[in-house]
Amino acid sequence: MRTRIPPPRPPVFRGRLHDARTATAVGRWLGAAFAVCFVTGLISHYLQHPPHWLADTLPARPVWGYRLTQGLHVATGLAAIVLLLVKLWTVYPRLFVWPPARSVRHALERLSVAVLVAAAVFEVFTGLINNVQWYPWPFGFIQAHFAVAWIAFGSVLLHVAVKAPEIRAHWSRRSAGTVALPARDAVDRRSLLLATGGAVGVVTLTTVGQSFTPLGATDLLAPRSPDHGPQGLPVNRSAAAAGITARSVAGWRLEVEGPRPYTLTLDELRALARTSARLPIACVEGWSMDARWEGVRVRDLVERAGGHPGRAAARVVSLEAHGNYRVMHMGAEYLADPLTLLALTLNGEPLSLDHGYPARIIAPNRPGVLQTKWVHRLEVL
Ligand SMILES: Nc1nc2c(c(=O)[nH]1)N[C@H]1C(S)=C(S)[C@@H](COP(=O)(O)O)O[C@H]1N2
Ligand SMILES: [Mo]
Repeated sequence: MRTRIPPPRPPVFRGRLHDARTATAVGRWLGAAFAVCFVTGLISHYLQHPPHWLADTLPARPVWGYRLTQGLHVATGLAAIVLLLVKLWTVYPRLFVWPPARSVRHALERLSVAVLVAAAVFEVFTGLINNVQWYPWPFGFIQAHFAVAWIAFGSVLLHVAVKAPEIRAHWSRRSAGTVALPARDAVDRRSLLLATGGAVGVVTLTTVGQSFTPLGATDLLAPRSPDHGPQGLPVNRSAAAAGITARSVAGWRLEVEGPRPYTLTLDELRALARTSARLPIACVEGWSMDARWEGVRVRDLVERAGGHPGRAAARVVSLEAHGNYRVMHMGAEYLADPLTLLALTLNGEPLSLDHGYPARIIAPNRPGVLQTKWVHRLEVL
C-alpha cells in the first residue's frame, strides 16, 4: 500500500497581521522610502555619470546638496530593509496560494509581484553591502543597482495600479474595508506597526550619524565613523591601495594643458593666491564629513591656461596608475565655482598621502568619488 503525500499546505492566517489593512499601512511607508531612494539615487547617478548635454549645467550649489541627498538615500535604504521584511512577512501567506495561477490575469499579477519582490530585495541587499565596500558578484555594482532601480520603480507603479482599489479601501483605519475590526485584533496590529516604527527608529539612529554628524555619538552600526581617520577624516582608498608612495610623489609637478599650457612645482603652486573653505566629502557609500580645506581655485588655474571659466570643462588626471577614479571629468559649473579648489591642506595641515598629497580636488555639491586625489594633470577642454 502506498501512502499519498499531500501537497504542502500553506498556513492559514485569520488574524489581522496578514490582512490588507496591515499590508497597506506598511506598504505606504515602504513606498515612501522607495520613492526617496529612487529620486536621490537618480540624483547621485546623474551627478556621477551625466549625459554629455547635462555635464556642463550640473549645479555646484548648494554646497551640502549631495551630502543631504546621499545621506537620505542611504538612510531610507536602510529603513527600507526593515519595512520590506515586515511587508513580506505580512503578505507571505498570499505568496504561497494554491493553485499558483487561477487565470491569466492572476498569473500576470503574481508574476509582477515576483519581479517586484526580487528587484526590491536586490536593491536593498546590494546597497547594504556596498556600504561596506563588499562586491562578491561578477557584475558592476553601479550599473546593476541603477538598472534594477528602474525595474523596481516600474513594478512598484504597476503594483500600486493593480492594487489601487484595495489600497483605497484600506488607506486609513476608518476606511470602508476596515470598519468591522474586532477590538482584540486591532491591538495586535497596533503592536506590529509600533514595533516596525521602533525598529526603523533604531536602525536609523544607529547609522545616520555616518552622514548626519550631530548624531555621531549613536552611530554604532555604520561601517565608518566620519571623524575616524588621518586628519579627522576617513579614507576610502588609501595611498597604499592606489599604489602611491612617497617615491611616486617626489619631484611632483602639476601639468596644466590648454591653449597656454604650463607646469608648476609644488612650491610654485603654494605661492599662488589661496582660498579656504569648509566643504564636505560625501562618499556615495554613505558617510560624509565636513572639513576645512585650503588651496588654489581651479578657475584661476584654468584662466591661467587660457580657458574661460563658465565655458571650459576639464579632465582631471590622478597619479594613480589604475582604478576607476583615476580620471575625472569636471563640468563648466563646477569649474567656474569659486569654492572648487585644488586643495593643498586639510584641517590646517598639508594633505596626508592618504588624503591625496600633494594636491587633490575638493568641490561643493559633488559625490566623494569625484573628489580626485593625487592630482597631477589638469586638461582644460
Ligand atoms: N585618485 C583617486 N581619488 C579618489 C578616490 C580614488 O579611488 N582615487 N576615491 C574617492 C572616494 S570614493 C572618496 S569618498 C574620496 C575620499 O577622500 P578621502 O580619502 O580624502 O576622505 O576620495 C575620492 N578620490
Ligand atoms: Mo567614496
